[in-house]
Amino acid sequence: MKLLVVSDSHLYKDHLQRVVKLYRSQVNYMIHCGDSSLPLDNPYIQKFDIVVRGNHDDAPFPIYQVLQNICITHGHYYDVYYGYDKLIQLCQEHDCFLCLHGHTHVPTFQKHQNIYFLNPGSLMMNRGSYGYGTYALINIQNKDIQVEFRHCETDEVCHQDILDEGLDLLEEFKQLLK
Ligand SMILES: [Mn+2]
Repeated sequence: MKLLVVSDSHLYKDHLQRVVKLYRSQVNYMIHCGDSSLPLDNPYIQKFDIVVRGNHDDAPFPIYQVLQNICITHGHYYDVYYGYDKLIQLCQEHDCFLCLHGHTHVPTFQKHQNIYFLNPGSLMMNRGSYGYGTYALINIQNKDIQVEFRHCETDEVCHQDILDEGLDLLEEFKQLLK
């Protein structure tokens, strides 16, 4: 099963339109993890199979959705800046092995308590020194998960450095929030 996962596009409709055109026929599901800041009837948003609600969304998208044991939510309701404790609970309640979320604008792929957590980054702009946004392509076969992060404008596969920087950044945030 192939999935396109984007998040935090924050009105960047040109990026959204481009990835929709590029991937709609290539993947089984297109997922937006929130903060599109677009209305329900936006033509690009309507191409997505699942869209959840972010803290910058006025439209009444659902707070979370479950698709084939995959939980999708923005993350602000579950305090993702503080860690994954609340999301682990949500995933356990719904028997999910994978959680797709956004909110931090930091692309990450992590495993906690036997649950995988993926943040595709922001389709607008990530936090970090490198100055661009990202999205993720996922291929799932028998609960084996392959993840590729891609540049939001060039579609090139991203280097591991940006993921390492992201983890350091999130750790700094956690210390600041203590
Ligand atoms: Mn957000």
